[in-house]
Amino acid sequence: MKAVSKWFYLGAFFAALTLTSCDGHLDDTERKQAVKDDVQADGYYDDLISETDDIQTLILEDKSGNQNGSKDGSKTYTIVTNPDGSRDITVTFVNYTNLNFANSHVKNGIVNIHVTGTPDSTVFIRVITFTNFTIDGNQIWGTITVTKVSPTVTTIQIANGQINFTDGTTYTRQGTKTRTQIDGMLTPSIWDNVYQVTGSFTGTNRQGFNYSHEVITPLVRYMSYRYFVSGILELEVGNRDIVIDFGDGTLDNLVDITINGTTYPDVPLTH
Ligand SMILES: [Ca+2]
Repeated sequence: MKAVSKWFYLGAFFAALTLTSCDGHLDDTERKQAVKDDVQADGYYDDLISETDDIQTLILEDKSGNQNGSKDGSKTYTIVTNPDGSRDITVTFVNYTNLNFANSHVKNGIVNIHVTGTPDSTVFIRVITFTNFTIDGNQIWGTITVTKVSPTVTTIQIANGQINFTDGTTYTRQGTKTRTQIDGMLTPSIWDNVYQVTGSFTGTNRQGFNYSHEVITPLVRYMSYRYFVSGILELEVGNRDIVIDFGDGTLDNLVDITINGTTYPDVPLTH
């Protein structure tokens, strides 16, 4: 019995040591950087999902046959309709900047979208993969499954997500978010839409630490704006909880970050 206790305490000791050393040499400046990196990675995936949302109006306009065409200059697409009715859409970006997004990212490469159903049908599923696709030179990997739950609710699942940044760092991501449309329903354009977002992701961040990302209060995103404007996100990096408050709805890139009881107001996000 005594031996068991000894090993138990020894195990507990090393477990505690491991937990403490997880982000032992991270200071709050580095933790704030971890927040910016998480928001940036989230923004990259949301940005490219917006591009594929943009394509859905094309699917509605042309429900049959094959179609080739171009839109907005350097974003071109090909739609192939399969015998089972599903569609394979190949979108090719060449130094493409979306004018609907102020100060938008530059995209290059190919986004493949396998589409089952149409936006107006009960079943509408898009499976998105990438071929040498980059945002601002940073390469995007993963399989994203976007599933319609109801006319206003969509789930977005990221599997094997990874961003290879130009500086050699990587960010990995897996998990699911739920997106609920709260405005812009009356127009076909997606660029006046407003969404509430919940969900959670895990992965390894650019500093090499494991993280978990969990929305505590729904985040609000205007499609035409780069940053969430309200909501609360909790980010756990190593053994430390970081709480990010996106604000009161004002369109800005400022967030309040609370780390271990200390709040840093109006921290500017990068993109
Ligand atoms: Ca709309």
